[in-house]
Order: sequence, then C-alpha cells, then structure tokens
Amino acid sequence: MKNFNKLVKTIAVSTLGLGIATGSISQAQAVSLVPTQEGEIETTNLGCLDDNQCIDTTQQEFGYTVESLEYDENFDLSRLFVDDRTTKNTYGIGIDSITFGDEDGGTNPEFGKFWLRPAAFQDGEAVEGGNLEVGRFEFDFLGKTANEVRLAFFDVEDSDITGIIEQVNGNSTNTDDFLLEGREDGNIQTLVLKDVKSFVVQLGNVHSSKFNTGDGVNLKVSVPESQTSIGLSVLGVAGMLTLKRRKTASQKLKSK
Ligand SMILES: [Ca+2]
Ligand SMILES: [Ca+2]
Ligand SMILES: [Ca+2]
Ligand SMILES: [Ca+2]
Repeated sequence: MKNFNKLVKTIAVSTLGLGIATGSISQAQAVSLVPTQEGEIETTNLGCLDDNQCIDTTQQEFGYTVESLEYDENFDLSRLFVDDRTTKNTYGIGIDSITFGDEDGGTNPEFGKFWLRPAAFQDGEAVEGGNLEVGRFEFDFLGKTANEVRLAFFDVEDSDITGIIEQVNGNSTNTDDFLLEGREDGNIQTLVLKDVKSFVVQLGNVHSSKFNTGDGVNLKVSVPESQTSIGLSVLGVAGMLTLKRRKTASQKLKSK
C-alpha cells in the first residue's frame, strides 16, 4: 500500500509537468500522415526516381505503404510526391524527370503547406514534366485499423471522378457518396472514412471536360491523434489524472 501511495505521488507530480503540453496536443485532434519533408513517396511497386529524395512511409509513427494503381489503359502508373509550393524541386533526369515550380498551371495550394502530389506518366514520360496531378493509389495501414481517416482533396474541378474507389474493412456507407463534385478553382473538400485498414483513392482526371490538360488534384490524409503513440500517451496521462482526482475527492469526503 505504501508503494502504491508513492506511485500515485510520482504520477501526480509528473502529470503536473505534462498539463500544459497535453492541453495543446488535444486541441490538435488530427495527426497528418503526410510527411513534413519534401520528396517522393517510395511506392511498393515503383520505388523512387531519386534515391536521395525518397520517403519510406513505413518508418512514420503511424506507418503505411502506398501502391500505385492503373487508372487508364493509355497512361502509365503515376508517382506520388510530398510537395510544398514554396520550394522548387527536380526529381530524376531525362524524359521521365519532374520539375515542380512555385506556380503550377492550375493547381496552387497555399504556400508552406505539405500536400501529397501525384504526377501522371504516359509512354514512359512525365506528362507536362510531372505537372499533371493525376493518379490512383492504395494506402495500406499494415494491419492496423484506423477508426477514422480524414481525407482532404485540393482543387477538384471535374465531378464524380476524384474520391474513394474502394476501402477494406470500412464501415462507411455507400461508396457512391465518396466521389466528389467539381467546384471552383482552389477548393478543398473532405471525406471521412470509418474503421479502415486500407483504401484506394483516385486523384484527378486525364479526360477533363473543362481543361484540355486534365484536372489536377492533391491530397492530405490524417487520423485522430488517439491512433498514434502520441495520442495513446495523452490518453494514458488523462487516465492517471482521473485516478488522482478521485483519490483527492475521497480524501476530502473523509475529512468532513
Ligand atoms: Ca516544392
Ligand atoms: Ca485549379
Ligand atoms: Ca498541374
Ligand atoms: Ca484541379
């Protein structure tokens, strides 16, 4: 019993120090799965154009893999990048090389934000030098089930093409509802999936009726913080705080 009291004391002291930090973390609520570093996502089937700018997403706190899937028989598999428009980037050399400037022909997110940016390929060449943001990808959480996945889509201008094609273990209702409608330039739309192990997402459209270059779309993926180890440690601390409060309450009762 003595040891238990000592333990409670220690926990009480350590929670005091964490109080401020946990307050600010719980306000964040969602944790982005987009790496905060520019580079190419190392897809399971294409690897990277440049080994020095290659991001292994299985090493992230909430690890996952990405596979590039066919979306049109006349196009090759797309590559996927993490891009912040503030900086210019070049990936690879020769005909399949890619250059991202700070101003795209039509898909321009806010400066300083990281987005997943697909790049379409055709006949072995990057379409528009990598500036046609179209692709289909399967995200797999490596056996984990995310109780919620929040997807943000940037710049969907053609209707009923971009969205979720399929999901595994999902409890979300009718997937017909998971194709987005076309809206104004620069719009951001979100979809929420429940209890997901993996999902397939279509980004953009090569056969756009609005633009002869196609409709480019970027993506952000996030999960609730409770799904990550940061979130779990916050939950643990919250549990201890409750324990301490209960104890204090019962002590007060006794002294009356
Ligand atoms: Ca950039
Ligand atoms: Ca646009
Ligand atoms: Ca573009
Ligand atoms: Ca677009």
